[in-house]
Amino acid sequence: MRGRVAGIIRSSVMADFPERALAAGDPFPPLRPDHWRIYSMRFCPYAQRTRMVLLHKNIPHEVVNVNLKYKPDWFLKRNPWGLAPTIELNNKVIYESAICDDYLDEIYPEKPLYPKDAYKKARQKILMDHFSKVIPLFYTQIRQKGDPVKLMAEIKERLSVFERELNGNYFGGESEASIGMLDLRIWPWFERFQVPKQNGVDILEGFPKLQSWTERMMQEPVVKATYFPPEMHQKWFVSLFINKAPDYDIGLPSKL
Ligand SMILES: N[C@@H](CCC(=O)N[C@@H](CS)C(=O)NCC(=O)O)C(=O)O
Repeated sequence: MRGRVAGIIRSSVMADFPERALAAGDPFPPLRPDHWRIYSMRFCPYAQRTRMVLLHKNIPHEVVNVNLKYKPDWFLKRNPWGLAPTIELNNKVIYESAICDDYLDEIYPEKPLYPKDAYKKARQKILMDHFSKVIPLFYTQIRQKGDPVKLMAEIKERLSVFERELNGNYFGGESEASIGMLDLRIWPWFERFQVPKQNGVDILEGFPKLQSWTERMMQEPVVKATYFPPEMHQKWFVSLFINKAPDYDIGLPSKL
């Protein structure tokens, strides 16, 4: 199913670039006028955010995956910090996922991702800020560092805010009936919460609303199109954190 949805979206908005990560020494893939490009990395949760926004808005774009260990000069020239995601259109370059996403939402007003009401929008931004504190805790958990009991208590304490604040199907865009920026901004880590779950650690235990929200999000086309199952994320984490040799091309045909 995932393949079919991804196929439909891919054929309508993406060019045929190789999925393999381009590294230092690889030639620069020529740009096309009036066509967005995202410099991405297949397992990057921040890039996933922006890829989901591009897909949600049906913005024609191409994905260039970059090797973030051996970065091509042409990538560093565009983003001196060398981070994915970076987006580019007609000599305009933007980076930092939240900035990319808000910019795209602003210039493509169709299917708005924020509530119109300024107060509701501000409240969502507070939650985004809250979530930024969950992210490092999650990676500490994944790397099995620190006191696991204390760590889980802290993660759950921070997630309880989200359980409390979720009052509809979604955190919501224009309304709580449809997906919005907050949903997309936090989703990549909920996808990755399945990794510890497979190993018997259920981060969402005791949060029934967030569990249902996760199930609902899994049905969203933009999630299906960017989704990796927990086994793939696990392989990625092993390559990154244990082998210290990030394998950007896990699961690609040449790797099977
Ligand atoms: N604050 C950045 C974080 C992006 C980020 O850390 N991306 C990682 C990949 S997931 C990266 O590019 N790492 C390369 C590096 O640190 O040199 C954002 O929101 O875009």
